[in-house]
Amino acid sequence: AFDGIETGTGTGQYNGRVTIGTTKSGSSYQMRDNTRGGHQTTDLRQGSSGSGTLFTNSSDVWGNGSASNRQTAAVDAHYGAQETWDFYKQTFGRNGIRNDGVASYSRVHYGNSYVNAFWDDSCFCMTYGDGQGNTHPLTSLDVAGHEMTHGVTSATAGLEYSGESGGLNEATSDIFATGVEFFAKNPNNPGNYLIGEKIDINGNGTPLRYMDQPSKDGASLDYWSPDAGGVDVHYSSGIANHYFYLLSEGSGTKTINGVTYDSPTYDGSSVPGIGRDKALAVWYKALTTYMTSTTDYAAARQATLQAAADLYGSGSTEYKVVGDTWTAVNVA
Ligand code: ASN
Ligand code: ZN
Repeated sequence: AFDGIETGTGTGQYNGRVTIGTTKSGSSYQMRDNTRGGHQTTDLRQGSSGSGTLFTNSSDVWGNGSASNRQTAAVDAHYGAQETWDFYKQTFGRNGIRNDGVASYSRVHYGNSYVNAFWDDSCFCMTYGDGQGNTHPLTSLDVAGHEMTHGVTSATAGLEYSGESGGLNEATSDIFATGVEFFAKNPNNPGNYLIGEKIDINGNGTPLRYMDQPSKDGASLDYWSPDAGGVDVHYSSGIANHYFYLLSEGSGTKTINGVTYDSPTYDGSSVPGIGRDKALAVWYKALTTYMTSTTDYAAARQATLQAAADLYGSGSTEYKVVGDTWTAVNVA
């Protein structure tokens, strides 16, 4: 164990009051989590380069829920990294983004009114802007899980970030972001199949993406077509996001944690779903065992079928439903 390991209390803007892993150094506290690979959260102070300044505090109580307090976004980012770490560890036995026990780090307050967040392999770090008017930092739990998962994809299948493999890369981030959100069981942020519902990215309270019916965002694809490789990867991801929703919950209408979903299929037939835990297990096994940098949608179908065969047997209901669900999004 490390000396100075502490559990602090923080109040984020999206996650409410949470406990976070911190470190005591002399008489002050640092936003550094030595129980999870040494993950640190730093302040870029509106800059756009460098590793930032580690958040420190005279007490182990951080942020106040308001964006005007610089620590608030840091609490949400630090908590997001913590829950993402714990999700991968407890669900798949994965020890960090590269499975080597080493944490990435998180930088908050990037730029001015910057409405995005991004993963960067070269710094092995995540970066979050403060959103429109610096009032809605991009530090929600699903965005954190999404960005860190780009690191996992890069360390495993290495799905190339263009064409159909790019859509699969993006969907992998949305799929495990959703896994993280349900895993965390945070009462201020119940799990759902929406992405970015907390950050008001559209200015009218609507989410960034919908996994039950991706086209609800006005641009994402619900079904595979020969054009899929030619659209932005954040839109071709819709096909696999839709597959994941259908495989988890089945087609039709369903209300979960107060959100009502309506998930159609390509030919109007229904698919039953196998539950989210199994759908996540199939995707993780496929990503880490069978997908490569050039996997396209047809190959993703085969990769998940192989994964389902490994996990449940080729004669299993799960195996059959995986195939039927890809058919339901027009991936043959
Ligand atoms: N936030 C975006 C994403 O992770 C950044 C990007 O376009 N790569 O997809
Ligand atoms: Zn992404």
